[in-house]
Amino acid sequence: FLPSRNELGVVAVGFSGGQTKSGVDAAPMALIEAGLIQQLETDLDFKVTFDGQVHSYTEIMPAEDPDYRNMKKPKSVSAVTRAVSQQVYEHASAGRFVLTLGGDHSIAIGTISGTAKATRERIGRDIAVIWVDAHADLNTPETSESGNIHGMPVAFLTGLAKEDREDCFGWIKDDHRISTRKLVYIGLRDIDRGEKKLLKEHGIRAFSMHDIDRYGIGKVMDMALGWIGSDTPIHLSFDVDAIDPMWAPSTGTPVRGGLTLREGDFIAECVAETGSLIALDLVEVNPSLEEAALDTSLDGRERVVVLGSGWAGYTVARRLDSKKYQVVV
Ligand code: B3U
Ligand code: MN
Ligand code: MN
Repeated sequence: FLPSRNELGVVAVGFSGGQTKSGVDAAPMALIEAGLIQQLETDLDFKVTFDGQVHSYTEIMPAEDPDYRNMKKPKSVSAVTRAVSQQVYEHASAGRFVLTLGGDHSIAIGTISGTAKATRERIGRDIAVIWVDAHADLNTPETSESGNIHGMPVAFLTGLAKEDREDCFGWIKDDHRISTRKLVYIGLRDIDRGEKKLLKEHGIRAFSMHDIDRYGIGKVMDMALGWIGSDTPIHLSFDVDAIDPMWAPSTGTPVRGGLTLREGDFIAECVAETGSLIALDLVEVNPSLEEAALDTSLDGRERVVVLGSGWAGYTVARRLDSKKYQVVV
């Protein structure tokens, strides 16, 4: 079922409308300027299909976008994720791995619906999702306290949240959706009350930081991958805020007590080792929040600000000085 070994589709999504801080839309350009595409081609030997653009989807943005069912910017996020879904679907249908550079985590409504649909059509299989995050992003519009849609993507993807209005996620159909049984969380430490209830009620497999402390990351990865089972296509959705702000400060909602950089590496390595990875999202990197973070701690030390996973290994971009990023594969 795997995509052809070295074919990679890249989608760059410069979108921040799923939350309220600007700057997360600048992450794809920061990564690309740091040489990510070349490194994927030369160091990891991928044949990269990339349209060369960071999409901002201005042409499909609605003129007016009032709150609806407590959601902020519902029509914008719906339109963008629908477009992303189609872009990812096309890459996946052509048998490519798909790397999506975000953007806030609302864009996963697009990426995962795209791979879920393409994988069903291509090989008749359901995908599994590994969601690495400090947050569960499982709020329904009704349980959300913030109204920010980047806290809701998993609810829409699993069908726990549904909406008939076509322009407010009504375009999401069954073939776009994933089962709560095929979803595994890693790194959770900031969960809302409503989310906790949903996790429990639906028996969703979740490994919090507490579990990582108790069992160690090695055992947690064995359990996570064991739950998914071998030979299941895996979509890895990696929110950079899963990593402790000590290493990844450039993100909109940092939460202390996160993964070490090495634990982040290890998760990506274990998923890569399964040979079942079909897609990766790298989201919530906000380069503009870097300066503020730098002022407060770890002066003079090399700071990791952007991070993502390759398939033959692991890609980390390190901030060496105020302008330069170095991508290490
Ligand atoms: N659960 C909160 C906070 C949050 C979710 N995702 C992020 N922050 N990055 C919410 O707004 O739903
Ligand atoms: Mn997230
Ligand atoms: Mn998060």
